[in-house]
Amino acid sequence: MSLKKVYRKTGWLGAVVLLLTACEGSQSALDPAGSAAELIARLWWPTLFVATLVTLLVLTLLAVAVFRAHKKHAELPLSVRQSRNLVIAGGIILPLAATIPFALSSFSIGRTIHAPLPDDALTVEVIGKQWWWEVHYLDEAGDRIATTANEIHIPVDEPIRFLLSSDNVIHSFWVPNLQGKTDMIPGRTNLTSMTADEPGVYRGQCAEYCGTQHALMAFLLVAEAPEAFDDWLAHQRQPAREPATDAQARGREVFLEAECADCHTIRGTPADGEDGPDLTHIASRQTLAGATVPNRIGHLGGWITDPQHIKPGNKMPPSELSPEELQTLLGYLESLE
Ligand code: HEC
Ligand SMILES: [Cu+2]
Repeated sequence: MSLKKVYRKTGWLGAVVLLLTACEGSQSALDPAGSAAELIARLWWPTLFVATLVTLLVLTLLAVAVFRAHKKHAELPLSVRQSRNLVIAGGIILPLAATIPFALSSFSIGRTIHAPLPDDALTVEVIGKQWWWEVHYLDEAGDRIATTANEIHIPVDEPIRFLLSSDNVIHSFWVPNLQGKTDMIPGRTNLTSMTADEPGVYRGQCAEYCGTQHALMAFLLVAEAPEAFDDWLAHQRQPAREPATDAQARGREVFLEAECADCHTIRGTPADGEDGPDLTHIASRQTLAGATVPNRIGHLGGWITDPQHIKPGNKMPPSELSPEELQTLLGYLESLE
């Protein structure tokens, strides 16, 4: 239910309760599932508390001042000396006392959550695109061993290194439940790391306005048991499955003959385009187009026919396939687990 509806039905109290419960969920910095996010949340709550107290104090003083002004005091209520002491206490000592502890703990938490990782930590390279995420897994020599898009798998309880960059505009990589934001800046590689303490599917979101479809530039981060992750990665390294039926083989022909292959790669076929997501194992992903719609055959068909309807302004053109071509193409793509 939307906030507006809740407000209409229950008034302010219901709306406030809803906002508080919004702290939970798969895209909330206040529902940490990893050590870095835990520290960030631990700093956030006292900051909110102290900031609320200071706001209330200031508003109360303001109310007192406004109220007293009506009383038409002929003489000044305080001596010059008293006023000066008040300015020193309220204008210098109080703000410093309220902010210095936060500055220090923010600095120290920043160092902890960005501490260097061991050299052999699993490394994932993520490149921000308009408006999706290109993902490569690197081996210890730094060579790319597997490529995917919009869905990142990691093993739990293991610190993972992320190399972040962009070849277009500035994006920001953010998985609120696990770690703070890190910008992806053209021409440089930024580093971040995260450890998931609990298995789960967390939603990541671009956190730096990057054009029309910035809001639909999301991804899923799947944290799973190490064995499940190893199986997943071994599978992603494989080339695409060969068509198992004649219909699938025809679907592959459609893909290669339509313009799809100019922009998309399917490893193991001649399709080696680089402007769109790698589709080698597209059927293994949970969502399409930057976590915009679930990866079901209906959405896939809708996406291929008219991607501009689902995500207006994105860089994939509509296609003009006959219904028969579309059906076989869908059958083939669905087989690419
Ligand atoms: C001009 C380049 C271009 C062409 C041609 C093109 N695509 Fe795309 N495709 C893209 C881009 C870019 C995206 C990512 C859009 C986004 O999420 O913002 C995409 C996304 C997709 C996705 C979702 C992938 C994912 O990881 O979520 C599928 C599936 C797809 N395209 C299939 C096709 C098929 C099938 C064809 C041929 C009929 C085709 N594309 C033609 C550029 C292209
Ligand atoms: Cu972005």
